[in-house]
Amino acid sequence: MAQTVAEDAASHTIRGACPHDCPDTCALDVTVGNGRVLKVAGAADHPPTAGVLCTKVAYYPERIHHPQRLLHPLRRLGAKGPGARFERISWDEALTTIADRLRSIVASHGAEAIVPYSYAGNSGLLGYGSLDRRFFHRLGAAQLDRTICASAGAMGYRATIGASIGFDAENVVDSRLILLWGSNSVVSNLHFWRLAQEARRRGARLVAIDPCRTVTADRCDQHIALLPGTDSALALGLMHVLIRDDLLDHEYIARHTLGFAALAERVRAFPPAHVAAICGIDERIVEELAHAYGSTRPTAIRTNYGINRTAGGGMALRTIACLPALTGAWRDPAGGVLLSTSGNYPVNTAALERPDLMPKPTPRVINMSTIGHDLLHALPPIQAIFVYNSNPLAIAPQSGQVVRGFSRNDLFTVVHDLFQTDTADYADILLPASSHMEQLDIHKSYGHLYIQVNQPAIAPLGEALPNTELFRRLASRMGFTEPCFADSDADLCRQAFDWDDPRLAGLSWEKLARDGHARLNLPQRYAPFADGGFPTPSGKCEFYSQMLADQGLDPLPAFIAPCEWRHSPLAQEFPLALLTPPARNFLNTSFANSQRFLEQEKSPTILINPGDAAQRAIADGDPVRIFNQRGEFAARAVVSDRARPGVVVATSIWWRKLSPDGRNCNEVTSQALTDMGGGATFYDCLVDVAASCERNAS
Ligand SMILES: Nc1nc2c(c(=O)[nH]1)N[C@H]1C(S)=C(S)[C@@H](COP(=O)(O)OP(=O)(O)OC[C@H]3O[C@@H](n4cnc5c(=O)[nH]c(N)nc54)[C@H](O)[C@@H]3O)O[C@H]1N2
Ligand SMILES: Nc1nc2c(c(=O)[nH]1)N[C@H]1C(S)=C(S)[C@@H](COP(=O)(O)OP(=O)(O)OC[C@H]3O[C@@H](n4cnc5c(=O)[nH]c(N)nc54)[C@H](O)[C@@H]3O)O[C@H]1N2
Ligand SMILES: [Mo]
Repeated sequence: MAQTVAEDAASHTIRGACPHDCPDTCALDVTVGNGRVLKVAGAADHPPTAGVLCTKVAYYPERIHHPQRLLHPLRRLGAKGPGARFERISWDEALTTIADRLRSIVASHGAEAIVPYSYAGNSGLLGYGSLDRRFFHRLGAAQLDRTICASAGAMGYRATIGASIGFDAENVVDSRLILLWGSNSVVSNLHFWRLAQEARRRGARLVAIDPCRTVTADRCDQHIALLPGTDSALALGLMHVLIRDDLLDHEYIARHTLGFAALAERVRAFPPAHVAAICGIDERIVEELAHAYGSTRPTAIRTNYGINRTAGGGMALRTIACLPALTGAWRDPAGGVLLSTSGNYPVNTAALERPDLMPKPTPRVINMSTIGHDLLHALPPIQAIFVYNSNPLAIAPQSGQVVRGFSRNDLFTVVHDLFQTDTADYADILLPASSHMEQLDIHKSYGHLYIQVNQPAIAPLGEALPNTELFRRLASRMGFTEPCFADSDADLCRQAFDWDDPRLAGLSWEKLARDGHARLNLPQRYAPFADGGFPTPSGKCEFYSQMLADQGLDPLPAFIAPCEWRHSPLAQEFPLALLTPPARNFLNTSFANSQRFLEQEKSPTILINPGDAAQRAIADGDPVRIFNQRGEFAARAVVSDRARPGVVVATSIWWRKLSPDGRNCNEVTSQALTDMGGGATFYDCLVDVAASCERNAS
């Protein structure tokens, strides 16, 4: 009791920002005392957060002070892989070992043999990409194409509306019809869900379009359970009806779109009956949805990245993004479509990352979604991989190849993380990363329109270092003398944005550092394309895209079937389409080593429709194997009509070493890439499911 009082007296609150890869980018009030994070609350004065946090972040002190935090640099003893043992070394020795090895690889194989591997484990602008990028650019290392999540959708939007810009979620409360299209908001975009519910209270109709009846779909007015990878067909069918029945905003089309006549011709081939057959839904659903969409104002479509993980993912998002220009939905602040708001921020990426430091010609590019293949087959061979902000052993597709690649004895591997992840088990040198609560950062968001500062709340634990400081020290060891390697974190924050941009009018780094967060200088009733002004080459919404034509792609919206399509010969052997979307209590693989959240999620599961389960003599709760030509993993069957017939769903992403069979869902996913942006096709994956021997034996 006495101790609590003492802590309270000494404690104070610091303004932070959630660094996880999530559209909500919450503002945090972090209470600290005695050098520890005591409590984390959602900031009440930050409108998108509105004082509410997801459960994961509400328990953040447990993550910061987790007993398994890495606190010192380590060197591996013995074999790579699960069970690997490490010994403590000094930072000095760690940096010397890394610098010596990188230098010798540069000398014998060239710098392109070195590959950085990072994603958005830390989404702050400094943590995500700043001094690290400068370091690898100056080194001349291979470039990494960061395609694992969003590149197909981003490209589809760029081809259509010009940028990752959409309606302002804060305005969605005034919508009358909201399509949650491939978005499980309750799980992965909680603060949007809060606003959608408010819209519903005010009379809006909510429609979930998702092969799975998710917790979000449960709470919508209608759920359309289409087959995975058929969204573009549905959107083409909606356009067919909108045009056939003249539910169009002719003035908007004439003034603000390009290629309407060609689009009208294209969608003639997609009558509702045809589309319904492709999507595996009833024809009337297409007719009704088109009529609702064409005759309701305002209407908002919240797409998310679930749809961009199949072969035609780019085209799917492009096709959906055409809809609001047909009906003039963009005219309303509560209308249009939203995939990401990140294109609203005047980020000065060139200043942060300094691509000008790269040698000419610029080094080769490695696609992070095919890292398994590339570690085994890239030419010239990859000699070193430096992993930070990511856990590729668990998250990259087709783990069989990823594991074999990382197991190469001649591969030099450095991993910088807060925890000894599945990937860390393959590190030659394992480095301790500080959490965002131990460092300064500045944030944009991809779900709202606020810019935020994350102030350090406590000193780095043990000998942990932020990404910026790690690469500052490494640059010095490598003898890089450019002044940009001496920039402090505050310098980097100042460089991160173009403060002269009108969207930041009235803002400065100093003001922001004081206030914690600020909305971009955009009108409260922001309607980005109410008067056209699309940031495309033509300035219009491009139904016809010359950019796509120039890349040899179909310039018009089209249906691209999944690579692993139910009508292909492969489906004879593996008839079920597998989806592996986020679990509520994990954030990709982050939090998936927390006892609290492991208990919540219980065990890896696979949702299977009662009909599909009966055919395979699988009962609810049975241990099963999910398998295909690439591999297999184990889970417990949850027999439920939440999964539509022909589709199975394994929420993810479990750590391999914390799963019963030492594997996870990415054993079966494929390294095929999307039509646009070279993205990963996690949800384009045919499998079969069988009761496992464990049950047969019992
Ligand atoms: N709790 C939690 N939140 C997260 C994450 C997490 O791991 N956990 N991850 C974060 C990250 S990195 C991202 S990118 C986002 C991901 O979140 P979202 O962008 O919402 O994407 P997913 O969760 O992959 O998919 C959303 C829904 O799409 C459905 N879906 C799958 N395939 C299709 C399809 O072909 N068509 C349609 N219409 N629907 C389909 C899935 O069943 C799922 O319910 O969430 C972020 N937020
Ligand atoms: N089957 C399947 N696979 C998927 C997906 C799916 O839906 N299904 N989703 C895909 C998507 S959308 C994404 S975005 C990727 C995500 O994949 P990753 O980006 O690899 O995300 P995490 O698994 O959360 O791993 C992030 C790691 O960064 C570490 N980290 C956090 N902060 C810092 C820091 O400041 N410095 C350093 N050095 N490390 C830090 C965390 O501890 C964690 O281990 O996974 C993809 N993989
Ligand atoms: Mo993601």
